[in-house]
Amino acid sequence: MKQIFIINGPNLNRLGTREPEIYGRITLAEIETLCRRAAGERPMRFHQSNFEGEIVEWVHEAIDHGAGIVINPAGFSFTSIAILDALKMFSGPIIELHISNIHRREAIYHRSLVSTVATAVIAGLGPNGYATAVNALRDLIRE
Ligand code: DHK
Repeated sequence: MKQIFIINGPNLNRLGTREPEIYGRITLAEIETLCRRAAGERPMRFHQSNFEGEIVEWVHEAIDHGAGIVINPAGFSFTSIAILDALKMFSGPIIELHISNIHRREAIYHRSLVSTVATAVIAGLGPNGYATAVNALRDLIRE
């Protein structure tokens, strides 16, 4: 059974203490646990990096081995042509996930490049959005 990839961008390793009024106090490790519970029997890779190229390489691994991607590109959502180009090569479903509702925040967060290739976008459900995204991805893969 092909894996699902959960890929997280910069500063998400600081969840728990990072702007808790926006992101809550849950840690990335706790979010990983939420994802694994939602993934059930579906094998899952969970990654986080502050480096663009590392994220590109995980997308390349998903291209070769993955059934679907949940990606929170974080700040790279709005800037990274490299991650966008990598995602364009992925043939499976892609769910873009933001903990916060980026459309209710500063204008710099309103235009995600990743949204132009994502199958779906989830933003504003808080950390629980990850479990929602994994469940939705499992349904999309089943199709
Ligand atoms: C996380 C970030 O780091 C920001 O750069 C995004 C996203 C929002 C989130 O809500 O998960 O703008």
